[in-house]
Amino acid sequence: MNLTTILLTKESGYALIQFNRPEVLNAINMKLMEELVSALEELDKDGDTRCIILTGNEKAFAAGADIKEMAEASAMEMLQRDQFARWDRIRKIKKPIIAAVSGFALGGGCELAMTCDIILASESAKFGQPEITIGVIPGAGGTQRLTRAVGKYKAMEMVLTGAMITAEEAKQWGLVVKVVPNEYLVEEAKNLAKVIASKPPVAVRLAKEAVLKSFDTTIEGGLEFERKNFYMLFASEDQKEGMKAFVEKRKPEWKGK
Ligand code: DAK
Repeated sequence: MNLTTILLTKESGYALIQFNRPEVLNAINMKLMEELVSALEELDKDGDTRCIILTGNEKAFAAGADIKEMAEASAMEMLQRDQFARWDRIRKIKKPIIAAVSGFALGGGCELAMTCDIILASESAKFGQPEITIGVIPGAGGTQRLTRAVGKYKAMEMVLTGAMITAEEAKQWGLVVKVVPNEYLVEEAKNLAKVIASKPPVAVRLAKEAVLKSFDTTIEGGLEFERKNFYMLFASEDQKEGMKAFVEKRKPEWKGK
């Protein structure tokens, strides 16, 4: 695939996707979304990749969906473009995705970060859902994921005012797991990706699934789901290897099955 809006680098165990529309602060147009989703789906199938990092540049992770591309669209055109289908495909990626955020993560950019599984931020990161200031509301999960991450009152303030929060605030509120100096952001994300890539892949997959399940089920249903995944791992060679290696006081060697 000839990529023009993203850059893709594969390293041992993980891959890094960098948004590449710096002239518009990585505004997410349809092309970028298509390239991103296709790359993620390829990486999800790729045996060597166990974790994926999404990042932007120092000025912007992504300043939202491309306003110029949708400004004149009618409701019917928006419906026919069916862009939500692409966002849904990201939700179905089985491998863990880390968002490494510097600069603006606004609107669809903030929503994209929240679609990832872990968010790391640099000191310059700013998160916001400014859609209200241009006459719409978050459309790619912002009202739901932000509320679950930071609670009703902070989410309501952000969504109703369009105000941005800093990296430090995002961390205090539980949206971001760690804030690092700008120049260390990607390195930090790579270190985290390497740790995740060193874990048994099937367990990683089922762990991600189980945590995500908590968003759309009752505690009873979630516990049931977790238990089934737990039992299932006893059918994996990696469970046998992991426990045997512990008993034998050696490092496990994962087979990914
Ligand atoms: N779209 C298009 N271009 C953008 C952009 C955006 N979201 N954000 C910035 N740019 C462009 C600017 O137009 C400018 O281009 P030129 O004028 O130089 O050609 C260039 O990037 C640099 O921006 P600024 O000159 O404005 O830079 P500043 O540092 O002064 O300001 C800023 C930075 C981030 C505060 C400002 O650019 C800004 O307010 N940007 C817009 C932020 C925003 O409102 N974001 C939310 C967009 S709505 C959907 C899924 C999701 C969504 C919608 C549908 N479906 C699945 C259907 C999401 C919607 C949104 O995200």
